[in-house]
Amino acid sequence: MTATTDGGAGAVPHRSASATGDTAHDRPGTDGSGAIPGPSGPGTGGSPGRAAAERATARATEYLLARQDAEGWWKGDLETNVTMDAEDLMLRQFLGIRDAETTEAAARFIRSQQREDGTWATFHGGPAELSASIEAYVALRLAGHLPTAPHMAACAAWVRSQGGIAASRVFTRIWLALFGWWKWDDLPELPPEMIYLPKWFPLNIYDFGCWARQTIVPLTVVSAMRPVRPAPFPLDELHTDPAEPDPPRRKAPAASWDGLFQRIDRALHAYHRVAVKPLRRAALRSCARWIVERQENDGCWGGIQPPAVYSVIALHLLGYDLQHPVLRAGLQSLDRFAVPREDGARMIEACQSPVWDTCLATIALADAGVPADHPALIKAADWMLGEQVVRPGDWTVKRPRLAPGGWAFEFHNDNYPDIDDTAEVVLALRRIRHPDPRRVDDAVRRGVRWNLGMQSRNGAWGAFDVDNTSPFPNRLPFCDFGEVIDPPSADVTAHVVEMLAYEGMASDERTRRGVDWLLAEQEENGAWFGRWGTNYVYGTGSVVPALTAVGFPASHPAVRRAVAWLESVQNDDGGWGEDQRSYRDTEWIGRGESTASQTAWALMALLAAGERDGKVVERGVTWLVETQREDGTWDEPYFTGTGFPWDFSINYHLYRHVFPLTALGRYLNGEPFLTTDPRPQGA
Ligand code: R19
Repeated sequence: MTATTDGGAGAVPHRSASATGDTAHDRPGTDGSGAIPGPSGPGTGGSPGRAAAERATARATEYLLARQDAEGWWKGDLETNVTMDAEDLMLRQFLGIRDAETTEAAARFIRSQQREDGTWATFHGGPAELSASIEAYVALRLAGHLPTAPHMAACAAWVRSQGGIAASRVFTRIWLALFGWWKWDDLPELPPEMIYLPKWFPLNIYDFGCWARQTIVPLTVVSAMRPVRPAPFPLDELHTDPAEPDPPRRKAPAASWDGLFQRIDRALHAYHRVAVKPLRRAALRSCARWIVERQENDGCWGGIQPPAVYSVIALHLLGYDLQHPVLRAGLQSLDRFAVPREDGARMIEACQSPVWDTCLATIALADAGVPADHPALIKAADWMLGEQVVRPGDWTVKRPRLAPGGWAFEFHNDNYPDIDDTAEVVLALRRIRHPDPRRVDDAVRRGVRWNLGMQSRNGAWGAFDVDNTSPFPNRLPFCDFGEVIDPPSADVTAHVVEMLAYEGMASDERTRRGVDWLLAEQEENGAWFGRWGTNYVYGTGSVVPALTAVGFPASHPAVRRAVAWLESVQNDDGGWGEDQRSYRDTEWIGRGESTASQTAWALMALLAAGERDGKVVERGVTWLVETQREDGTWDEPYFTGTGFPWDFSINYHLYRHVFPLTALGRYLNGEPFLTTDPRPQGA
């Protein structure tokens, strides 16, 4: 039965119908204008896709319901790249706790990600990446792979052809310096005395985004102590010229910002040699206190792997032995970032996404028509309610009087709730008919108030902080990887605006300021940039539903331009895709192999824009229906999540499922309705 309904052969138009025209007769009434005549109602009126979309939705609903944890949450694997696994092994080597079993499992994963040419990429289908390839190579060497093995020799040759270790990022060279493969003196300097810079002074630690701040504070300790453990093997084959591992670098023009920061870095190197001992000792102690105060209940730091790794090293260098409760808990938390894979391999997650996945799954199930009082949704609500952060965190530096009430992305990250999760959790909670509505109302009120309090001065919202827009952190030679500030973005702002609309605040002055900012951010081509999802398809898929939620009519020029852009980048197969390369190369904007999540984002925008009965939506829905797997989910090898544009891409393993389910559900059932139904009153 499923085998035949599955393909939906007769029920859905042929995928290449538009390209070949050979099934055009299947679609009487479609004139290409986007309007399908016929009876009213979503997806009716001669649309052969409705029955197939219903079946797809039912199967996807079942799949998702079956994957809820008994505690009420959902969590998909958070796949990034092999630097996570390599650094985990190097940490163990550094601490002297690397065991054969962990090494073997990690090496198995790393090797499984190596490509034919011996290199590693940082996202599926991406180009070879130097720093990742170097770190992966070192990890395989730790696991006993010999430089003479063909897969190792190929990697080393490629690394040399790209400038060798000298051309790799600062983080990579820090790891190598820990084993004497690179000189500490040949790294940019960041002194622990930074911790003393007052909050108004440029480059104080609160000028950095929270993920960078948590990473940099322990790294200032490590780079001040300059530890070197014995190298377990030489690494000459990764230098272009082992006799000159650090060839002179190009000097920036003296009058440029880069020139200024290079001079500051030279001054800091000089300072390192003469640093006043008591001041330095006090600074190191202050850093240690800062780090220990920020350890989470489960032993990790900020819920993300990099700060945890460097915090463990820093505290260990400052005299905490491995049996100390702080370090024991820290090391145990690191083990929880490991995901066992089939074939005994072990993959390290950069971070875990249970709160984010749970609110998105809840919204998807509600969109799909699961009743608002379904036990699974009540359970999810109870779990989310228990996750609300009710204590102050680093955000109080900018907002000392604001009451807590946000949600974090991870299981344990009370110090850094984020605005994006808070908006989506509120939207999710409002889709559930909870037996204790007062409790939900209270939680929502505090969440909304917290998000309102976190609005930046330009009217928009960043992910974790207010007005985190200093131009200086990204200029530091130390910060050559990833984003290190947290300025407002269109995707987060859109989610907050959508939430405020559904809370009946569409015409509130603060909502309007967010909307004005969004309108000003729309690109020439009609799209919005995607900061935390890839890329313009994510930005646009976030903003359009927000604009229509605050009451913009589908005919509004901003909405029309967005629709026109989405239509212009639809793939011939009916889906949408946008490659990570779009962050580097404008040629790739809106372009890439179709993926389930990106197709869903485009559909969410088009559906919000009133395009439900148009041909473009129908072809997108058909793509989702036809690519759904037998078991109800979708494959998605491509990375559609963004940690840092270009530098750090994420494949959220639940994105392939929750967003298509939302899109299909909204196609069938219309835009979200709410159990509390506070009608937005126009823009
Ligand atoms: C939307 C919800 N979000 C707003 C939350 C997204 C969380 C993404 C997971 C982040 O995981 C990280 C964070 C930081 C790093 C780093 C890193 C890079 C540069 C510096 Br300086 C410090 C740390 C490396 O890997 C990371 C992973 C979806």
